[in-house]
Amino acid sequence: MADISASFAGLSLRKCIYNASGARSMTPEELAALGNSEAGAILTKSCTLLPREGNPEPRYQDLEWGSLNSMGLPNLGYEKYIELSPELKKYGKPVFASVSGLSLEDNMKIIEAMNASEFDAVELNLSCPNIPGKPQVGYDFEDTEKYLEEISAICRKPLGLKLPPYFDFAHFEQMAGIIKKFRVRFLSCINAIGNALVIDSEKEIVIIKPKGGFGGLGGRYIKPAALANVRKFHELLPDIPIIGVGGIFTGRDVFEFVLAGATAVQLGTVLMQEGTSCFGRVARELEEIMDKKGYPSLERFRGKLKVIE
Ligand code: HRO
Repeated sequence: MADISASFAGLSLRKCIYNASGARSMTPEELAALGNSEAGAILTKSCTLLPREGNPEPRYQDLEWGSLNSMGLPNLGYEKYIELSPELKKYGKPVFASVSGLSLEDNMKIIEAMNASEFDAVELNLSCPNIPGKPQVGYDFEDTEKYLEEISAICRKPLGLKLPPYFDFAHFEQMAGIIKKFRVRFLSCINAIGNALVIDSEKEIVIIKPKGGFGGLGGRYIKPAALANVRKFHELLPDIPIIGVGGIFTGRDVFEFVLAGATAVQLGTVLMQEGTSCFGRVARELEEIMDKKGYPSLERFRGKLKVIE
């Protein structure tokens, strides 16, 4: 049987497949279910300084090809996740905290506290698209650099970044140039495509309430954008492990992300739709493809996507 383990940021995952932040990862019960599942790691919902209810409902809709959400960062507050961290470690897999403070100051306070927690690493979310009046930090290169200067100076856990999708080579290059200046241990690419609009033409109405119906698009719609972001950052930053996320539903999808350069992958929309059984199913599908192709491990084909000469 093919080996689908992965290691990055000094951590070893028995399986390279785990949850995307936000998908069934907010409550102690949801996090325990991830612990008991075949997920290779546990990643929390992005946390803020204070607990948040999030945006008014309806704020999440499943669609034929994915999902649209404007959750607005509902979470239990960073202190609760830190309190839960020793219990989460008992599942014997790496435990990641997603941090999405509403300001640099908030992030500094949270990261400072995370240093003394049982979390193995931090995924700093620079790309929440759903807070009214708060632009995504990852689209402001000056702000991103300032955040990384301050946060990387105090963060004693391995620090990774959750990036928004980029769509222009100039932006990939600018972001990669900034990331190179700091000790960033992994990149999770991509967050939802922000501020998408889905319309119910029958009822002539939007499908979610916050922000006039604008929300983060996930699932199959965004897989080509996610693959492009994984590929481009892998080319520009070959020494930084890239975690692929966006539209992964099957083992074949994981295979494609690894070919593009991903070290591991996260499941979001499929986890919302199918529940935690998706981890075992996708893992077995991936193993089957690798066995058929004769690849004993992910290293054998990682990044080896061919181009047409
Ligand atoms: O909570 C959300 O609305 C949310 C966050 Cl923080 C994020 O990073 N990405 C997303 O699609 N939704």
